[in-house]
Amino acid sequence: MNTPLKLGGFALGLAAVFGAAYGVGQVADPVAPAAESRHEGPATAEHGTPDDPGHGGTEGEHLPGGLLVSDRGYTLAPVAAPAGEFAFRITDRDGRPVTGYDVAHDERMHLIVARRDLSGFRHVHPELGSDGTWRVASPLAGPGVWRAFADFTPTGGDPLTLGVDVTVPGALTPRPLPAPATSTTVDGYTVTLTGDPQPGRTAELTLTVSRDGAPVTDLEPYLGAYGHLVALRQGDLAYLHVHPDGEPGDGRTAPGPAVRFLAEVPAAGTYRLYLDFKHGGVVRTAEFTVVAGVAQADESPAAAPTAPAPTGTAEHGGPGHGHD
Ligand SMILES: [Cu+2]
Repeated sequence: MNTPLKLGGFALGLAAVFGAAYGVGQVADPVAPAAESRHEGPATAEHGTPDDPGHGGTEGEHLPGGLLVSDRGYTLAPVAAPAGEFAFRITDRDGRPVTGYDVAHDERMHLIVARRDLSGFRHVHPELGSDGTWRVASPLAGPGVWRAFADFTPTGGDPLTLGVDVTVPGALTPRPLPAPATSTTVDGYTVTLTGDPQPGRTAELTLTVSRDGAPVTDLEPYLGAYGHLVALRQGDLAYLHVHPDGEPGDGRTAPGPAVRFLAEVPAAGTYRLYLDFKHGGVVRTAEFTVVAGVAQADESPAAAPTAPAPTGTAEHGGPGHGHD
């Protein structure tokens, strides 16, 4: 509990992450020292514990995925496309389109989009042209500012998720984020969520699918698993690592009703989870709002997401500020 993310309580923590992420994002070369400094602001120097929460991920980077449009030499570049189509390239350090990709989760490219209010989630798989341009029927369903994530593994490189904002003109009616819940329905399916994500740890999340009150025990493989889970953080749309725990044919993973994942949550905050699952030949998405980390007892009693008092937050966020 030594980082500035946690000292000021929940709402301030999100604000700090938001600011830091965009600060880094605007620097063309997010080298490690710059990212490191994010963890070592003046508020934490006195603690002297270089606690490094939220890492241990397979990519070994300092930021969650999807916050950068350019990282490790690769850049996500949307390109002009005909109406109804979305097109982009991944370019390398020399500005050349990347054409070599490894298959991960059954595909060479996963394109995920969500509007910045976390509505409108779509997960699609574009086609790669010989010139290095990826094209797909546009998943941007309506006006607003969208975040588009390209989740891919360049041949010879590590998995990478880049993100870019894309604006669709028109009148926007923002949707409030649905309240946290452990059960949701989609197309007659009920999906329940168990698990308690905590900052800096890997949490097991289990999603259980039923239909008309009966467990669904014949889920179909989708992207190499019985479900595909994406988590986006409210405030900056950080894209979190979520790995399926088990896969079809491994001798221990049943085709439902429960689908298990391992998720890393980098900081306290509110997250939207999107579970893609396939049944009866159709892929559906079940969505959940999850609040992570507010149950940590030691120094953030003012965990309600109210506006933080804009003063004195460099000290320990005692029970005083902004809280009655
Ligand atoms: Cu995909």
